[in-house]
Amino acid sequence: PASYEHILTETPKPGVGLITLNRPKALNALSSPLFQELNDALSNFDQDNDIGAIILTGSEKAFAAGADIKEMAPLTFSSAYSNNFIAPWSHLANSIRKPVIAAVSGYALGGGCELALMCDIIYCTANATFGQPEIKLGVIPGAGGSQRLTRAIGKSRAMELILTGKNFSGKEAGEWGVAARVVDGGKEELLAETLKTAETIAGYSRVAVVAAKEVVNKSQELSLREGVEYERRLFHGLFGSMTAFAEKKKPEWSHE
Ligand code: CO8
Repeated sequence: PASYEHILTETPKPGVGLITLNRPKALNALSSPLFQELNDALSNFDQDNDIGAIILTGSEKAFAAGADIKEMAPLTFSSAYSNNFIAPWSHLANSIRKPVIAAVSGYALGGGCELALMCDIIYCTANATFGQPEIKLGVIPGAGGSQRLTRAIGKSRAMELILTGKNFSGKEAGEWGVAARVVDGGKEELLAETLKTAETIAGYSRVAVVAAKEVVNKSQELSLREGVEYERRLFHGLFGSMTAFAEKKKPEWSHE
């Protein structure tokens, strides 16, 4: 197993890969070295046939308090543009095919909120703190926040949050549909609930799970007609896997 400096990885249950952001002194501020490790760990779990679902979490106090402001402050337009700054962040959203569930406790601000929004499902604690405070720093969201938050909660609310830099709570995240579930208690209870869902997903056919994620994501990109056609193609592609139900047997997925 790889050894990392800014993240921890483990397999807490069969089929479930857990990645914990671990820069406690900086409230898990997202630096380039951290992202390199995160992308590596995500790829490893994604390619591991024994893993069916991935959880991404932080500490009790912070999922991630944003992009690393100390790394960004000295950047200029030309250095950021030439190095395509934060482009590697898209790896999670663009290339990881297995489901990733964000378990958010504490701060998920700026890039931290955007990172959570890149995940396929968000679970959070009621007093988690989400927000896009970039406007207060004289910049704007740069890792998809203006697009993904707007798709998640609609234009008027997203506009208000991004223009004022006001935070929103985990409770509101649940009410607005940003989070699929708001868990009572702290990080421990949150992780326990997230693990249950991850285990459920990891128990299903890997190919069906990957296809399901792919088609739901297509709904964000395609017209309804194109999306429905895309879904039907993949649906046809999965035929041949339903015999166990018809024969009243427990399915045994081969995960190859
Ligand atoms: N980047 C780097 N370091 C951070 C960050 C961050 N985003 N957030 C917190 N830290 C560090 C603090 O500097 C501090 O370090 P040190 O002890 O060395 O001074 C340590 O983490 C603990 O933080 P605090 O002492 O501030 O902890 P508090 O509990 O008092 O406050 C807060 C917690 C409210 C979360 C506070 O830390 C905060 O406001 N953080 C910044 C939140 C933020 O604005 N996030 C958005 C970042 S911007 C972004 O993601 C997109 C692009 C922005 C471009 C900016 C160009 C300049």
